[in-house]
Amino acid sequence: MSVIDIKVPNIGDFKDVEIIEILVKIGQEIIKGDSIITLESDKSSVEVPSDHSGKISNINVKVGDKVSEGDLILKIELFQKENIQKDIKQINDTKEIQQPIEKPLEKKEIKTNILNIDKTDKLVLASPRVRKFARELGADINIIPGSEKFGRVSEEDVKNFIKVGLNQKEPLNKDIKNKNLQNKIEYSHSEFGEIDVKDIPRIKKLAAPHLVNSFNTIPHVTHHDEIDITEMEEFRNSLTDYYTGEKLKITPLAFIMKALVAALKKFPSFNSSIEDMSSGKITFKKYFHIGIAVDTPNGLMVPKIRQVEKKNIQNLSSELREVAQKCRDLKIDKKEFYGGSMTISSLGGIGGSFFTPIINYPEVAILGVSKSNKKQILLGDRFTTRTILPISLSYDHRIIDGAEAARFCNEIRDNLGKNFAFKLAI
Ligand code: CAO
Repeated sequence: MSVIDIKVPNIGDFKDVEIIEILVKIGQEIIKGDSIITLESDKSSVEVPSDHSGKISNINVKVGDKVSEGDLILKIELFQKENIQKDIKQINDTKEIQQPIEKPLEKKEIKTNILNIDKTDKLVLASPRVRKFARELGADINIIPGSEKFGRVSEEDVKNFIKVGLNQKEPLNKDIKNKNLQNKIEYSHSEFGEIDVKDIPRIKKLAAPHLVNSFNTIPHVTHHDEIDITEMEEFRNSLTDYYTGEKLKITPLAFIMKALVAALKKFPSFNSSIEDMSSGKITFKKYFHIGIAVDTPNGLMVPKIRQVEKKNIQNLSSELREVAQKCRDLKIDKKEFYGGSMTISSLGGIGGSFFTPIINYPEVAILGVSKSNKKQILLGDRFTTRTILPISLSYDHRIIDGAEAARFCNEIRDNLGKNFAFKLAI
């Protein structure tokens, strides 16, 4: 049996280019013309075909290697001359059996199989353009069902796969979280001046896939509103310690938590979660645990303040301070980050007016709070100075409609308004 080398052929401008995919494996039988690796340069990608038929005995390259014309790719045991036609026929027959899909798959079929498909043992047929397209979207071409002849994957198949995957509760494949974060840039920052490269804090690395998943899978809409909190602020600033007479350190956030919980009681869909849209099920929570986004030197953390409905303003305020400190000291238990109703992200102590917070999945809404300011407001026919609080409510449009979101904000406004500020304090 003779073994020969398969080398990188002359492929025009492709010199010192990166191997981005190995399309075959040791022991696999291939025929002349089958693609064996994919190369990608700055401008385009190309599949390199084998110029012989036989069984692969060794692969001498790996993904990431850079190759040029004449470099060894793999070794192949040639078929015996007398058997060559028979062997090629056998391989073709096997491919026909392995790839029976000759007409386009219906969407339904793709959906049920999407997480179980294992095409990794087979040669995946797809053009370099389609492979590149899939890669850019973070989809693994090896698990995308191909609808064309011999299971070849088309651009449409990739799009369907992504669309269906968006409705699944799990990522399209195990690596998608990481792939989504792999944004390649085509130059080095150091080409333009002095730079300093540091490690990304661990908390930010942990939070990143969670944020990407939420942003990519939930159709976010953000509703902005302004709330007149003049009376609430007067009341808050009047609160003093019963024994010492000293002013109590209570921030507007404790009132906002109470106002939010009162609104959640009236609008249960904001206190819900959907895990899998295709199951048609929604979970309504009967508890009121509010997540608070805490800014720490290590990154953002979102601990929960449990049973807000049972606590008064003063207790909530001191619990908030303690929990925020625990986060900053990295002394908080991981369990405290789970099981929330809705999250509040308050930039009120920092500044700005309005922003678009990202929903803390699996919750369905998040309330962004900005810094209150004194404004001249026309009340009746007179301008009056009032304290105005900007809020931004991001919600999952699959579950919550715009009108409901506007009503929910009206409810929060009423709860923080002059009629309710005192009630909430109890
Ligand atoms: N308008 C005006 N002033 C406000 C306010 C508001 N909406 N909210 C708070 N303040 C004031 C407070 O009353 C306090 O004033 P004093 O110093 O005079 O007492 C000051 O701002 C600082 O408040 P604080 O930020 O320390 O406390 P808090 O209860 O408002 O917030 C916490 C606590 C943990 C939420 C906050 O410290 C924090 O980390 N915020 C950042 C959250 C964040 O990063 N969100 C973005 C997430 S999206 O990337």
